[in-house]
Amino acid sequence: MRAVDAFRAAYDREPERVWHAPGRVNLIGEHTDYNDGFVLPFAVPWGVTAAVSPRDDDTIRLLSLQDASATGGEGPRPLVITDLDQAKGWARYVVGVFWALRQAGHGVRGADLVIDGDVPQGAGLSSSAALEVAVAMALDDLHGLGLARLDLALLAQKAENDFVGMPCGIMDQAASALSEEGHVLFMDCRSLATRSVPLDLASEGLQILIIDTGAHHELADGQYARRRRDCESAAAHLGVKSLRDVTDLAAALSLLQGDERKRVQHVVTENHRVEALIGLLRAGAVREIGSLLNASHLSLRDQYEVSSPELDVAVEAAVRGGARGARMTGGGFGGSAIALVADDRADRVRDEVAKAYEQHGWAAPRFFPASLAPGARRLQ
Ligand code: GAF
Repeated sequence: MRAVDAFRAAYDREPERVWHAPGRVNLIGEHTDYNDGFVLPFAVPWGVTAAVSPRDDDTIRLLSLQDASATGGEGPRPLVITDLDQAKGWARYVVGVFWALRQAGHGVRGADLVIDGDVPQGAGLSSSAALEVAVAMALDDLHGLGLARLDLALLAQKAENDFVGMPCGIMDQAASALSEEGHVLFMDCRSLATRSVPLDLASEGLQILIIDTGAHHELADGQYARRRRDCESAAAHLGVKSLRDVTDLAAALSLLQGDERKRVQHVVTENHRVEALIGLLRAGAVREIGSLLNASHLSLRDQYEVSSPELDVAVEAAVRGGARGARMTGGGFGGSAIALVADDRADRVRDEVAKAYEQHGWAAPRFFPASLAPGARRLQ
């Protein structure tokens, strides 16, 4: 295994634990997690591997096989971090997990780590949550902390919120930590209750195609935080704890205007779409979920305003090519779209999307067939 070989080379000893945590695709339920709503993600077959051994001081040595600046002529050079606040860039996601564990009172000292990842970069498939969860699971295991997976996901979210400074919800970390192979993960983000729902696409002759637009995906640029603030101020205007508590949409909309009105329209209807989609899956009607995916995309485009021209073109072309439904997935502003496609239409859908990108003069999108992978697991 690459991470293990690199660990031996960098630190001249064996890693005591090796954990893998996956990225995710969200089938539906977008921008609902931080509104106490419903989400329905699943883990993808790409993720982050963390090889870790403890140290008996507080130093963290950290090497990423994806960090080009770390590999020179003299072999890999790990970062040496003695002060958590000094960590920069991607290293903050790792160091933030140490910080969150220590904040929670766990006596986690330093460690040597090698990180290896294969989540397509910039595709919006949540490589950062995979990184946090891989490290959190490895440290929990290494130190025998015995924390539940949900608690580790919450710690990883805390690391991202309070150490990295990205005010994400719980969906991505939960999907990475809790998903089961062949299942989507239904989560009520208020109670934090989860349920794994089986989804067998192959037996229906269907697949989910991930379309990586290649467009920039930067959630920390303030747009994400702005959407959160819109939702919080709308909830305050409506006198509810969160938008989850809006039961009469028409009445709520009559009290709001502008951005707040649009955000509420999206969040409330998106929660209903998640419930409707779960209902269809339970009824064995997976072929019928496409229209919910389409409606979700339109709502994210027009009401939540987090889509992008590249995402819209991918979704429209996929549907034109015969997809049963398509939508942007994840935070938006670039990243990936997903399309639900009959196996015998997959080539046509790809061709149609590729052609549309060419006509716009954009770089060719990348396509990945999604499978419903397991959540975080120990490799060694
Ligand atoms: C990002 C966030 F990290 C998630 O918590 C979620 O809000 C998502 O955007 C939108 O549904 O991935």
